Amino acid sequence: MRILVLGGDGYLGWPTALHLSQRGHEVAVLDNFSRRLWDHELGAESLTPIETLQQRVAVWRQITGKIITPFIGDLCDYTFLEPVIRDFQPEAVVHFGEQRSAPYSMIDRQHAVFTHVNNVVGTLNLLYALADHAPDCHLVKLGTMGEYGTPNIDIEEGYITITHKGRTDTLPYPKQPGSWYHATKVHDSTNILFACRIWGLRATDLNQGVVYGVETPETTMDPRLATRFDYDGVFGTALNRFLVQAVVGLPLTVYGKGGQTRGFLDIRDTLACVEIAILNPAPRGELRVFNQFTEQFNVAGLAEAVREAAQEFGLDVAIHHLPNPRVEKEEHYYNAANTRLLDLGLKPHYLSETLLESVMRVVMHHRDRVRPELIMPAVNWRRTHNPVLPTEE
Ligand code: NAD
Ligand code: USQ
Repeated sequence: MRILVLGGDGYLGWPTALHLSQRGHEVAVLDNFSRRLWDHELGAESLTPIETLQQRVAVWRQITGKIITPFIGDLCDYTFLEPVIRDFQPEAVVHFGEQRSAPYSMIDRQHAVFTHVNNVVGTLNLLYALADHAPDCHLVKLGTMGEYGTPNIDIEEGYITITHKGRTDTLPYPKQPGSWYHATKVHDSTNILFACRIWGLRATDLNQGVVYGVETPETTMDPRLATRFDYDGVFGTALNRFLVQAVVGLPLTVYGKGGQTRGFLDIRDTLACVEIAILNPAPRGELRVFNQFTEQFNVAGLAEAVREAAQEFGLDVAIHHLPNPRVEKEEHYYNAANTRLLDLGLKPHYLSETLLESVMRVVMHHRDRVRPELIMPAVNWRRTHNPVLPTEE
């Protein structure tokens, strides 16, 4: 198939492009390198050294003979995006190309507005380009489990059947995003659903949990194919951060009580889920939703698992409960459905000590690149001049 990967220079987009190319698909990647710019803004850097996109693509061709075509530009620039869709004629578009950090979106008004414009306008432009130039193309959109929040009832896959005052309907599952970033994913879902309804587009929203890990079969073929690995307080995610903290001898940063439960998955399963979605396209006119995670953990439990795995390396790890910089429930019910990808054949890589240890080995290899000053969280969800806001919901 002809597949366009948006955000193809990022943590997940690059290994996904490699995986699809290796499977024989004709792959192009699109990116505007904004993620690299945000690193400059924050003074941060990927733990793993990453090559330029042009170099990555050249190395891949050198090793495998396979061609990945790069398109460099901004999804928010329609004069750039429209001809890409018109000329490449993708059969599937995988959309990773958004600002994906909750803390980044909470820095201040400017970052909140930027995240909204970047994500919502980029996706809206894409919907128009698909409707006008590739209406049969399957949009595989990366959403987030964080669209649902932490309701006190089971979370379904996208939709819930409700009987209200004697009448029954199946409706989009209620959304309670936990940051301005997560809110952009909710807005995207609304817009994609509307476009499917009025224009007959086909789409799959992959409501993904928190991803961990760094290596995939393709990225390990050459060090120059490595994907990025973030551990800083803005772009680093929970488990990946804990593994870096353990290796460099810093206490693990559990926010608040640590009872926050989320869905998690191995980076290799991200690639598999995207491929499964592509090979089983949604019907025309439908926005299909899959919850893309393989296991649920709470943050304190993950910290404990990292501490145990670190002991195998002779590392003595402390766990600190920091005042929570976010406004979120720290103890709550959480039970989310995730059977639809399994039904289509997903074979998960469950979190085991083997995975923790293999990521720790990668971190140890690059430990001299770790900048400890980037680790503590510096973005607070509360407005400091408003003392009545809760410390915990
Ligand atoms: P990332 O920041 O590493 O990659 C995103 C890429 O998109 C970057 O290379 C960036 O330059 C590009 N991009 C952003 N805005 C763009 C624009 N306007 N035009 C062109 N390119 C643009 O993020 P990631 O971790 O690879 O996440 C990819 C997607 O998966 C995101 O949509 C994110 O919300 C979703 N997701 C990620 C995780 C996770 O744990 N990493 C979990 C759930 C969902
Ligand atoms: N947390 C800690 N300590 C840390 C980092 C995080 O306790 O050092 C806690 C947070 O308070 C939160 C949980 O861990 O309760 C998850 O935080 P995270 O930073 O790992 O993930 P999150 O901000 O939710 O965002 C990440 C990705 C985002 C994706 C989302 C999936 O950056 O793109 O959408 O995971 S989900 O969490 O399912 O919404």
